[in-house]
Amino acid sequence: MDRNALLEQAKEVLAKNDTGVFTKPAPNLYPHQWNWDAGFIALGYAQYAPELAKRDLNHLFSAQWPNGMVPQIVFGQEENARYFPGPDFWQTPRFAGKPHSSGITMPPVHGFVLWQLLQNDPKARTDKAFYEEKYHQILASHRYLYKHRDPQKEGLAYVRHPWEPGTDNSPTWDPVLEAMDTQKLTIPPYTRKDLQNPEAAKHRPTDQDYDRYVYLVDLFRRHQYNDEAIQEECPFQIQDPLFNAILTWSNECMAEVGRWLGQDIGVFLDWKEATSGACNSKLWSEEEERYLAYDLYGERLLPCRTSSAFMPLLAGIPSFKQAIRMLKQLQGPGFSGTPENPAYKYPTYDLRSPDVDFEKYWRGPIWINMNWLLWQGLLRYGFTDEATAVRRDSLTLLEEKGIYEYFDPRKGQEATTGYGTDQFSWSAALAASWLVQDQAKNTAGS
Ligand code: 9WN
Repeated sequence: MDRNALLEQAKEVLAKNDTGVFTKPAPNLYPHQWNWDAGFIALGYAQYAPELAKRDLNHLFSAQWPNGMVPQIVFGQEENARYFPGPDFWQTPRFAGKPHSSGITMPPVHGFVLWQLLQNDPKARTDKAFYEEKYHQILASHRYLYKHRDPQKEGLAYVRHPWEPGTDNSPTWDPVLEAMDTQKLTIPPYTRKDLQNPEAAKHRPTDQDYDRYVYLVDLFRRHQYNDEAIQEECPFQIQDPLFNAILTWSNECMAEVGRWLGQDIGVFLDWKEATSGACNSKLWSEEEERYLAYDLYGERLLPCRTSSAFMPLLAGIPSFKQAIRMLKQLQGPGFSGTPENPAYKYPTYDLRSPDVDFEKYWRGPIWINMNWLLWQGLLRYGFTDEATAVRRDSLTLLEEKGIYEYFDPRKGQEATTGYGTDQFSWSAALAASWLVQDQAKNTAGS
């Protein structure tokens, strides 16, 4: 397949997942609107259909909570029966006139998405009202994180459920989840629906994982989503380098949007400095040469070798020296394989880990959004060859295996298709964002 055919296929996937009101992540497995998915999808649309990017962002923010939180899921009208947990399980307050949503959040990508959209939008000047509205909504969402998710006022936001960082069953969370003894916890009855999708079922998280996910949701609803009460009791409170790197980059990008709008951008610059500084002082590990997660509940660093550890590159958080040390790791056997065991860039978990699982979700496979984020980080430091390589591998996988949710990193031993669900929107959208830019460059060059 050539790259033009891939671009057409990517656009078809997005068109198929377009409900007319928002774009869902995939045809069956994920029937609602997801928070960070909406951001990555908008990055694709930004290149060829900015009006759809705006529509999707408007839909997501229409469910923003009065406290500023942007929910992880905005439930669609008709398909509640297909996904667990749905609105009946979450029992979140339904704010007047707003669609139903789940009661947690996701990585705050919308600040950098808005800035990228603005730079690509031929109608930006005449559509200032859209940018002004989003500016204030995103400002409120960051304020929520600094006010309610940073109890020690360190400049680091914590996540309180494995669904919040978006890397659900990452091995980084294992020690924290294992400390939650499912024999002793009261877990309300529930039925998973994700396993009904035969294609995805074998790569999904385990029932033990789900017991803990459900226990946490139950804890939140028992506390009626009161942040302070939840914080007193919640055993899962993690300062994640991926989440905080995204927050930092979004702060930086929102300062650009604010400058364009003529707003006072001081608060974004202050937040950027605070989070960037705290990542370096609290999460950087000199020994491991990467950023670690911090468990606020257990008061310990979580030494784990996932690709989230390198995300601070995105936001210019590491010094050039630190960045070089991380580049070496990304190029090394853990994340790029060896001549004997070649790999596509980048697995989500160090290939040499004894418990790496090449097929299971966030415990090894390659995800296109993570590659896109690392690509951005590498470009920022001028590591152009490495950035080109991760972009090339991502497009090769999409071309050869299909527009799947995640991919086996092993070259030569992997399955003929990707894993999880087919026709996955953010894989399509990020491919489109790369390929439309290529087309534009080729046209300019010819
Ligand atoms: C729970 C929608 C979402 C992504 C997440 C990915 C997966 C959901 C699930 O799908 O999570 O949020 O049911 O497994 O892990 O990153 O946003 O695509």
